Amino acid sequence: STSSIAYSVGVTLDRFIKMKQDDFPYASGELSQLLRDIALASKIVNRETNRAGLANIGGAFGQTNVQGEEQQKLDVIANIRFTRALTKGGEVCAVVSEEDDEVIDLQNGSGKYVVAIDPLDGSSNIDVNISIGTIFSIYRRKTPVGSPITVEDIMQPGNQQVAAGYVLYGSSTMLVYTTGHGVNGFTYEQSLGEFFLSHPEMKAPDDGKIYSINEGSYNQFEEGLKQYISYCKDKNYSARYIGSLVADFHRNLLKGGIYIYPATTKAPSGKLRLLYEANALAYIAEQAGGAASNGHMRILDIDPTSLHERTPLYIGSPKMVAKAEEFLKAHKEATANC
Ligand code: P6P
Repeated sequence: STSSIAYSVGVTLDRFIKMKQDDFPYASGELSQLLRDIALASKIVNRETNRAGLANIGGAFGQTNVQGEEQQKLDVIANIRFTRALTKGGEVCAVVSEEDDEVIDLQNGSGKYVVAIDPLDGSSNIDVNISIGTIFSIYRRKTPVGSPITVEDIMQPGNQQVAAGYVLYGSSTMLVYTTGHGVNGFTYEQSLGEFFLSHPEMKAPDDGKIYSINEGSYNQFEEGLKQYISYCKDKNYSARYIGSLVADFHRNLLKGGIYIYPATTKAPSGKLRLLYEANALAYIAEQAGGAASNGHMRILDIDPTSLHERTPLYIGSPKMVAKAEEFLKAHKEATANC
């Protein structure tokens, strides 16, 4: 069948998308084109990222985004590149971006899809040459094509995603995505300008020995989480925290592990954003056999209430996420009973 051919390592992304589309003859090909548009933009951002140190575009741009964080020039460039690619492609009617306070209406009346994107996450790492990433979610709009975009189109729970992925601009640049039929990873060959299938059917190890959390905030953690961290130390797990979500997530997906950005006393909903960070990685994690929760419920079942809302995130090997939730629950019950 085509799927066995598609999984032969070395097939290009374009060919893989085409073959997978053949598996779904009713697919109109718009989602395939949308994925190609994202891949194209990521090649351009990859080139800008690689030149950041040279072209002196790594420095802060002087504006601040909705997070109140200083926008690095590359943030701005990445946002422009992805938004422009999605506009030109024509399949997308609206974009929710970390870099824009409001929803961007692409004026594509025929666009069937909505994209939520963090164009360049971890951009504060650019100047110190640490890997950074793009994170995206793709939804089908809920209201009729051509009608005005509504909240119903934008504020969809993660379980409505039709596709999700990330680009990791690291020692090599990778595009990893799912359309609901497993997770596949592609590595970029700069000299050919092509992504090649390098990690077919990625699977999250059931358990792991790596925990990723910023223990600098330890004193602000809830008791159950502190107990889980002690558990990890008792088990001699390795602490690995790059401070770049996509890089930490990708390593844990390959090797087994858990990434935690928890609620803290200063940030009761954590730091990461539901619509364009947690949902996409949660969909990928689950499609690879992993798990993603906010500490007590599935990320993908959270009904969004605001565009840039934050959520605590526990994500990675299912046994590790379940164990962390167990400690959180046990402590809550203990305190409730006393
Ligand atoms: P902290 C980067 O700013 C980011 O959004 C993620 O990429 C990263 O995992 C996290 O924040 C790091 O946050 O508070 O540990 O510095």
